[in-house]
Amino acid sequence: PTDIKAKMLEKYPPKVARKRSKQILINEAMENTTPEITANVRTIPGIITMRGCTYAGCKGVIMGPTSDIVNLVHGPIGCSFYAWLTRRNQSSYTGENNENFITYCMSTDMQDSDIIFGGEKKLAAAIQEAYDLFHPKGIAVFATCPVGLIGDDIHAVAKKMKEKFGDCNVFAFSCEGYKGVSQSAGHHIANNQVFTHLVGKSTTEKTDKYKINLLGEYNIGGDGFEIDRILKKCGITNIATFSGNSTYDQFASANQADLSCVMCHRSINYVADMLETKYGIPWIKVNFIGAEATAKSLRKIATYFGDQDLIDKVEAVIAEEMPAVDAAVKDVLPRTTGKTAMIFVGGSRAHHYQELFKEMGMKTISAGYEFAHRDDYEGRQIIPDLKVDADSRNIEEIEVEPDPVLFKPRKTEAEIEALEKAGFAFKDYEGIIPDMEKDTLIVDDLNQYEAEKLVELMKPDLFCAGIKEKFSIQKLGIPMKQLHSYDSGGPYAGFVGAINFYNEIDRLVNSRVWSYMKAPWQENPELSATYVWE
Ligand code: CFM
Ligand code: HCA
Repeated sequence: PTDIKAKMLEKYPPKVARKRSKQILINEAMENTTPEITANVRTIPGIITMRGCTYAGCKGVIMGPTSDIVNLVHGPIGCSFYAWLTRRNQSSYTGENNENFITYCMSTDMQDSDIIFGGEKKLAAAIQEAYDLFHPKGIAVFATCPVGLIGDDIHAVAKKMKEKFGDCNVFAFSCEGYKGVSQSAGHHIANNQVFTHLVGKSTTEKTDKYKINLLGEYNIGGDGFEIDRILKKCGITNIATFSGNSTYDQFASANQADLSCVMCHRSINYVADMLETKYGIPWIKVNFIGAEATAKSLRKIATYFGDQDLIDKVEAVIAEEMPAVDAAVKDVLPRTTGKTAMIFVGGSRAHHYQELFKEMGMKTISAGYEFAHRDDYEGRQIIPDLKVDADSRNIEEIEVEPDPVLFKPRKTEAEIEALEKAGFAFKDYEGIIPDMEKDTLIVDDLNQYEAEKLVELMKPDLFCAGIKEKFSIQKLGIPMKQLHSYDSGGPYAGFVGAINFYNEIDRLVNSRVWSYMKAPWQENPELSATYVWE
């Protein structure tokens, strides 16, 4: 791996090589410590990064999957068109009046004259139009780059329209694309506003026995549907998913759950912390990617509630679901064991999907995040040491205090202590590094050039990333699986998802199509014809 790292950096100018070198790490087993990596820093200009922008993280990732909130983009139409149905977040919501706005693309369509004279009037008119057409419970406004540059006050416009309507919650996000170094800043901006404007606003009381929130699950390819199926079977009520298949009322009731379960730590750990501080809801890390991981997460939830009925029910569900999983693994193992994979996606999935590969006897030889922070690599214990740079200081941190009416401790201190003594971990996330084998290569903010170089040097059996990498990797003769959109597949979460994944990966890594990459005349030149001048 030392050699591979050197070769990846070889072509860079010295200054670039020095910077990139801190974001490329050869994993080594260290006693009681985890090696340090540089993350969440600016991409070096000129590099073709895999990253997206802050607006993508806010409008696309966090708010995109909600169904009955109108998402109105304030900006030139290109930003909207690019964000229109590009994420495979599914929704089953049909609404009282058939409202499900996911398939719409709503924009103020800013023109040159709006940039010069200001776009606030146009924004107010667009909010009015959305209200008149749909009468939604909420309208969310998103700023794209030019809005921040010209200084339109989207928050003032939203507030004015909210007061005018009286029965529609209007709120705005200053999520200009340039606001942060990646999508990650957009998650933070989105979460702050969801927490401020939506959570805790419901007056309907939830009386179910085992109530949780599922944080950081976006229902891509129907993952959330499969998780909900399993939870329901166990008798666990999912009050709110942030934000896969979510609705206005779910966000509004989230304060009533008794436990927050965090799937994607990167995008949402802020909300988990705020729910705990303001309402007294403890949080745990879960992972429903991988059959074993799913079983472990269910057991963890049951242990938290501590009720024998629930513990037994969860065991019964696992016992019922596992035989099909075991049969599927047994079938693929002879063909998948020993194969190698690389995973480079935005955040959590580069870690979570290693579970599924392990179950198939496959090794992840290299992985990394586009935009995760050091805690997602090294674990949450390093959070106090994180350096706050100018870019992160740019993103608002909201101060949260216990709610005078709604705060309620879910467990006594003695109960929490007893759980912890028995090995139960709250707020635990150890990151990707300790989970990866020695001598694997971990790369932050991988770019187009390095991706091709890595493939050339390490020759994996499978490369997992996004649409921008799809075809360049396939052209190198390596099967490529999109782990953002799942190509057109999924779900891959839960038990049914694991089976889908085993079969899909088996098909990909054992396909013979890659041996036909060379045209017949490239392999046998005698087949090629020569043009003869007559
Ligand atoms: Fe979390 Fe996600 Fe991911 Fe993410 Fe994303 Fe996504 Fe992703 Mo694409 S919230 S960090 S910002 S798990 S959209 S559903 S697939 S990069 S690894
Ligand atoms: C985003 C969304 C994305 C992009 C996926 C891809 C997604 O970051 O803006 O590059 O293929 O999952 O849809 O991450």
